[in-house]
Amino acid sequence: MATNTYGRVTAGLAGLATTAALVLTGAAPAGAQTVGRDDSGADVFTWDTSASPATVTPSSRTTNVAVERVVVKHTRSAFVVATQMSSLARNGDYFYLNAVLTLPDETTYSSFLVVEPDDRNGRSVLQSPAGGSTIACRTMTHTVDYRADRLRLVVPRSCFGAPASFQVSGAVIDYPAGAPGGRVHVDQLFSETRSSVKTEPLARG
Ligand SMILES: [Ca+2]
Ligand SMILES: [Ca+2]
Repeated sequence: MATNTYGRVTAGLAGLATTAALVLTGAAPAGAQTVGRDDSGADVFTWDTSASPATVTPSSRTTNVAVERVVVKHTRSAFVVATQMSSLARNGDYFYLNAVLTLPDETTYSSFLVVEPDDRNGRSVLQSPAGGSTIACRTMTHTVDYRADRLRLVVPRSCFGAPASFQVSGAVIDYPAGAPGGRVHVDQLFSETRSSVKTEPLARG
């Protein structure tokens, strides 16, 4: 699937989110910040872009899409997002984890861990703020752990301008093998607000 296709899905999802960020409070500035959020509710939905207008309906699908828990880390060297999934399967699905990083000046970077039918271990992609073109970020890494049902994406801060703080939103999106075109299953990260989390600035030192 072309890079632009998942970029469009992400852009569409942005319209489903509220604009209010869940701002973390009480976390003293430190050299690293870790934020964990439960996401175990039955909150997967089907987003059908073949309908006009597109429809959103509850979905019972869990494989390769249902997020149970999200952990975001912000360290001096990298942004890390890790998800505990309900179940991951080496099947023919196309699925991806997408984390959107919004900087204080509203610049956005979109990071992806993309798993394709012929590449079950996946690849990581970082897209630029404008136009969705891919940014070279050779030190970006990822893990698809089928045994532990976990996804992990590590984006070096140097690849997105090393901001003091930023806001994170995102989703896991699954295109089941053989499903009709335009129908995707989605679990948004931080769904208690259908929104995002905001990091605290890191302490100097
Ligand atoms: Ca969930
Ligand atoms: Ca969710």
